[in-house]
Amino acid sequence: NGGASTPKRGAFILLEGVDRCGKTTQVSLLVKHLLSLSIATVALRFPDRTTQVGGLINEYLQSSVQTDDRAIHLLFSANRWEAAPNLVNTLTSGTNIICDRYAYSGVAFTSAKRAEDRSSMSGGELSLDWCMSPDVGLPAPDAVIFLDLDQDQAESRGGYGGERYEKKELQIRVRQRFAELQAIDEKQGRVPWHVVDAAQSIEEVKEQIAKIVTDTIDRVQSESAPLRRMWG
Ligand code: DGP
Ligand code: NA
Ligand code: NA
Repeated sequence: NGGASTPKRGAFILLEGVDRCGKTTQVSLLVKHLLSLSIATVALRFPDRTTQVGGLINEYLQSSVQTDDRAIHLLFSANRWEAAPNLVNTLTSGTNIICDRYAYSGVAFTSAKRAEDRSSMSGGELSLDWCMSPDVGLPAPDAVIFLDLDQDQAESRGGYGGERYEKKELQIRVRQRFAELQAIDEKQGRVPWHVVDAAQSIEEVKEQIAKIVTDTIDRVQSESAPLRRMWG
């Protein structure tokens, strides 16, 4: 054909983990690294606190006001859905995305809440199925990089901050929920997970992640892999 060739799509790479695992640092190191290799890349993070929905989420995280957990869960999901068209356009234009948290955090945090730290109409925990359903159909990542850190190590990094979820008992359950979500993806055989030991030095973690990321970008481009949908 006479027109310009369509660029290969970018890869969608997700970093997940408990609070204080070092994700945010690694996302920014990684984006710098890829840009230094002239690989078009942008960082995304969820929750995106800069939108109107994100402003509500920010207020919620910084307060101790009781709000129904289902309503909050749907706000976090809405914050991802409102970003989805732009996310797809970015990938389609050939730019890679390195994303700090996504639907897995959504499910892991809400499903880890217990009656004692919840305010809602029912006493029990919210099931994984219930928690997953609002995010079904979102663009799926091409790889999940899970920065694994146990809670003693997380605490030894100077303790948690003051936000609502930064409590040891909850974080222990969040880590367990992430493992369940990993098992679900591995059973489906669609979204590959790479678990990285986040207790290593920043430099060691960075090197391991950089390798996973360049391999993923190569795979997506050489296979012309279609963009998938979450949990489909
Ligand atoms: P961060 O800005 O990455 O520190 O995330 C803020 C906090 O919100 C952190 O404790 C993780 C939690 N979180 C992130 N995404 C979701 C979500 O979709 N649902 C819920 N319930 N919590 C989330
Ligand atoms: Na946090
Ligand atoms: Na973070």
